[in-house]
Amino acid sequence: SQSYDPRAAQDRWLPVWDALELYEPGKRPGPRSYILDMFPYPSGDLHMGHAEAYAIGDAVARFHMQRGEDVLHPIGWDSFGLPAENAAIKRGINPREWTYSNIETQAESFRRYAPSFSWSHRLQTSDPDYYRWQQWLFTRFLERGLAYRKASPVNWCPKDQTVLANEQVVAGRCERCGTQVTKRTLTQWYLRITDYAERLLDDMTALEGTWPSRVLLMQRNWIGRSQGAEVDFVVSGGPSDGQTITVYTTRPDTLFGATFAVVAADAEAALELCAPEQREALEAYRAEVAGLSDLDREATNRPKTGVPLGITVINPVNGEHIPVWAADYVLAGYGTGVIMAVPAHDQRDLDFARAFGLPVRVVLDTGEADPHESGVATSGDGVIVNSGPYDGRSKAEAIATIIADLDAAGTGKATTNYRLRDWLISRQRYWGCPIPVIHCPVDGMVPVPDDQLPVTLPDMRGEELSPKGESPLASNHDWLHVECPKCGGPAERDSDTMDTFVDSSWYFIRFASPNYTDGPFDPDEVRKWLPVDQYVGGVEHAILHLLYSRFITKVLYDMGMVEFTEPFRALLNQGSVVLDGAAMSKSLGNMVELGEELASYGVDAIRVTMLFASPPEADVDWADVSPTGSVKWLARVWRVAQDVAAAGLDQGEPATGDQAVRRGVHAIVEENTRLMEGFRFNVVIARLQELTNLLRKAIDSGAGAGDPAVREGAEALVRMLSTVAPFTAEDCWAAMGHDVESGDSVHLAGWPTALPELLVHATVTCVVQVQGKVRERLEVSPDISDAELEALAVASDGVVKALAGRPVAKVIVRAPKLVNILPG
Ligand code: ANZ
Repeated sequence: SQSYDPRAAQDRWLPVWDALELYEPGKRPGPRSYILDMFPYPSGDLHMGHAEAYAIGDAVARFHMQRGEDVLHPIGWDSFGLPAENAAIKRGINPREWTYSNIETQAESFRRYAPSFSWSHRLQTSDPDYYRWQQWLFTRFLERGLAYRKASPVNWCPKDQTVLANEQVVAGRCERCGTQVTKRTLTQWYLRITDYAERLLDDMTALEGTWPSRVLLMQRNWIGRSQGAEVDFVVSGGPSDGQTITVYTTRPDTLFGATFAVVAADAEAALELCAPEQREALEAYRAEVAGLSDLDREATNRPKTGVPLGITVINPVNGEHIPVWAADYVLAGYGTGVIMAVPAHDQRDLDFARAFGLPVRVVLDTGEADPHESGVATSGDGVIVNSGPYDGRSKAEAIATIIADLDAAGTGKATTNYRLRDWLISRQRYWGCPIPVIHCPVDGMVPVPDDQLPVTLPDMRGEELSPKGESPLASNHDWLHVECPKCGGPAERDSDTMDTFVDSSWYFIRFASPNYTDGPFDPDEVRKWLPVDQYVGGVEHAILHLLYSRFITKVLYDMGMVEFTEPFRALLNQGSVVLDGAAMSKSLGNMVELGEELASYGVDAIRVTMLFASPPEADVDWADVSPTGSVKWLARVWRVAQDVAAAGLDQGEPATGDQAVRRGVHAIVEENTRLMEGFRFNVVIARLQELTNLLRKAIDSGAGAGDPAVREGAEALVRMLSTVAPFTAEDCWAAMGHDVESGDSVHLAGWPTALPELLVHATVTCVVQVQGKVRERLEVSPDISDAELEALAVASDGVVKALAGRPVAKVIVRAPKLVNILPG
């Protein structure tokens, strides 16, 4: 007899599905849903990580399709970025060549591996059609003051010769190449995401329950709302004598414990405040600090360094003069860049005080050891001491009263601070979206007019692209020199390109109408599809990509261009694929090649293996899985379908078949429906395997392959299987007499429905007696334990009433049906 051939199934069904346009929107009548997988970067062919992610995305999309929904499940490429540029330099080509050839390779692989994409909606962010509208959006941001340029110290990667956003510096190193990041002062473009900090934070409450809680937590921490006070100190001595400086503190309750103040060494304020005799020392120190990243500076275990400025400031609550220092552990870019130091209650301040012999004064008695002796700042709650009128109060009371008193005296006020910084979006590289601005000596910064968009990239290749510290575009004079759109005089284009995170922060909107030419997106299509119902992607995007996308969405909402404020209703993060517990990497030499796995086992078996290995959020260890086991199971399913088909297909209504088989089938359908809704694909597959066994047994030693209940079970199995193993399912479906070519595809057959009358009751009634008299009836699970049942019974209303306060002497439990309670 014939045997199961996964490759033949792949080859056979793809062209049929294409002809039927099975996965295009409009194919199913039900409510619309937008299922989105994070789009890939075209780094080469698909790898094992993609296989995991897109198996999940495909299964999610297919479940919605099987439920009859009208699904948009688009795919495209995040195709600007450094790897293409580096490859182009190495090979003497234009990055476009490398990029688009990889895209074609990936597209071909996607068609086989995850065939439920709506290909008619494909886009690439490096297409002028796409970035034209990004430039258009950028100029709108400029008009609204949401894009601006400023000179500031930025993270600089000496190897890639480009700036990096704070987010792209990981442990002081370039996220991409691992080089130690330095600081440079440069004029750069920013997007004003800080204007949206509060909304980005507050709107997360709507995502509670549909986004992973750890992602919400990471976003909250990144935004970093901190509530505190700004307090004014009057300067005494030095060039700024008599002026005020403002500190930011989250602990106004410790004002009486401030024994010195610290200014960020790199802040302008340090120079302005510094007494002339300290100037030289300060400048030497500033030169040392300049090379450090914020991350280094925030590290708590570094030895404390600093320079006294030779002046004092006056504490507004007690008139005390305290010395002012410049140090690197205070950051110029956070709060006001100046702090009041409270060594008794802040560890960094204590380390500094001990290094330079500055006083330590306890103002909150927490019962912990004296910090002066222990070297450990106290952090607990307690009672205020050494603080004049505030003594004896709790910390919270003191914070509230001191802020009120400062406010009344005009020396301070409550404020909120955010860790979030504006988004630095300019990059000095070629392969990105050009910033559509022209710099004119007469008119200044002039946005490129809409009718001159897109500003396209000139053709440059190889060595021309090698990093020079400024954008390669600046060296292309033909491209650079243009007429000013305002005065017609000679002017220059901005030569920077945008961070590729800009490209990916609105692609999900463009996907609704990727070929629209009258604007960034067609408002009708956007109204139809967005927001995204289910987003699927890696947790590595938990902060940046999601935060930026949420930000852009809110701006578009404020511009009246979209009607929603959050882009992704629900989010599913998948784990990664590892080998023997270690991440796969080329450098470790432990890569498993997806192509080889697919060649050995076929697409369906690899997908099933990925999904069966663990719940989607968990990592998959490829050392622990069995693609062979998956192939065997799929072959068993296929055999069931063959047997059912061979027994003849006109055997009557399932209701006339074996009812025990039917109940088994419907119980699994019911459970799998809930499991699919909760993305428990691994358990879904386990249940499908059970169902396969049940049918096999019925065929071999029970009702037989011709029983209508067996046939119904086989069809239900195949319809559910279609979400995880689409080719095998279609093959089985066709075998069971369906004319796929004419449109009777399993992928249009729908998800099976469990009939309630066939579902065995999952509870039993337990009778609860007190002294032999029935006092309560409880609905409990058939497998409840004696202990659980006893606890439920004793606490039940009927029993509590019957006992009327008497103690229980003895409980006799016969789970799950009977409990008898004897009072003492
Ligand atoms: C006095 C004090 C006493 C503080 C105490 C803390 C504990 P978050 O929660 O992160 O906002 N701070 C303020 N600006 C700073 C800067 N630019 N660089 C480094 N540190 C800065 O932390 C706010 C606290 O961090 C502020 O409250 C300030 O120290 C410090 F027992 O003021 B605190």
